[in-house]
Amino acid sequence: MERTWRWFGKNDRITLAMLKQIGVEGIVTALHDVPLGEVWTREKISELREYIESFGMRWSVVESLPVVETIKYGGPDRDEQIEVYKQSLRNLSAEGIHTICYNFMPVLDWARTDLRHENPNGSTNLYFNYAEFAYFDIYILKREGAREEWASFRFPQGYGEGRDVLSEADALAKTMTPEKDHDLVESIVIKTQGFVSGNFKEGDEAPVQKFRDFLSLYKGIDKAKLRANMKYFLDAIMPTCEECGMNMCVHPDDPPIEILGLPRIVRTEEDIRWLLEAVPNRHNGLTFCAGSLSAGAYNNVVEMAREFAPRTHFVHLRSCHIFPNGDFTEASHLGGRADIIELVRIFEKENPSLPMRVDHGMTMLGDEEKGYNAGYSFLGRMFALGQVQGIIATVDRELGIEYKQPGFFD
Ligand code: DNO
Repeated sequence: MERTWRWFGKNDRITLAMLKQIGVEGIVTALHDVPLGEVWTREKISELREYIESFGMRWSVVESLPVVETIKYGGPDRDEQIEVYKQSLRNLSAEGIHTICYNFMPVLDWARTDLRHENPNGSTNLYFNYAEFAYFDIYILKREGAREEWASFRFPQGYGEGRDVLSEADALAKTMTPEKDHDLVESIVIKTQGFVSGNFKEGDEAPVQKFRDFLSLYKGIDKAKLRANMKYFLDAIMPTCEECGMNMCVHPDDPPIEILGLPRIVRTEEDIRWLLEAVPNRHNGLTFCAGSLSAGAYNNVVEMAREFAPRTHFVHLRSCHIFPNGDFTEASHLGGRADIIELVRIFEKENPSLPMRVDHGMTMLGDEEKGYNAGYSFLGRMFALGQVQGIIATVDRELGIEYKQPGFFD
């Protein structure tokens, strides 16, 4: 697989010169300064592409070219926004970029409740605690119907047996303070969303109200409607993708559960099968995010990789651990539910030049002081990339593929 790295542009504290030293071949990035809903111009794309190339790397994948909410909920201006999207695709293709990662999650791009949860080894990782999320939903967001939904919430596949998330959230309410509330909102709404060009950003004045406004756009949008809107979008852009050789790779929902009363349609094997069959075009493909999928207890990640490898154009390697009570965190890239060793075997056989990036590393050994984006540390991700490079080299030896580590004389 092509070893790539998610880099957040020239303001990223991690520089391209640093990435070159650790064997990165391709960059995954976006035009983070272009406001949502505006065309990405050729000039801007070309300027960033040339900058990346000046370090001897290439711009391999766009993550993300955001799909604005109106396309997801089917607002009156969706056709106009689809035209904007198509123009950005044409411009990217004209600059030699042919792989786009995007998601179709309403409102939130991804969600965690704790961005610094301590591991037994003293490093920290991202963490999702259902009781804290339910507390946010019921007590901070005060969403209509939230209490009833959490009262009937059931964990899948034997996890969380006997757990009553609603009572835990009520108990939490007695211990929370305005400061703790603020931290939770920062984790769920600001720190995870701010840097991914989503709906929220650092410094938003009333993030909770803004959140409610976004949620209200989805009144009456159920799973069937969201699926129909996704198909509408893909059908509309496929001719452009064909014309300019663009591979669209949807990112699975993270976490792969229904939250905040919103439908989520890229969570399970059945969802992905539906999506690939509903628009049966090779350009309609998948970002195989092993981490997001492994947070769903019903997902057998290895079987999914076997089935969907032919339609996978981009891979995210990370792995989750689900605790017996149902909460989850990031595991080691050599452990957890995803079985990264077997995934590398599957994808390396399918296509040895498939772009792959390690996702979400530990925060470790001084990463905490550097102000990196949540989940996107330097040392933690570098550690994971080293492990994954070792796996790729070993699998390549098994498969008779030549492995070359960039940056050395041999
Ligand atoms: C978080 C990421 C997401 C992902 C987008 C793709 O770490 O997995 O921000 O990039 O959902 O559109």
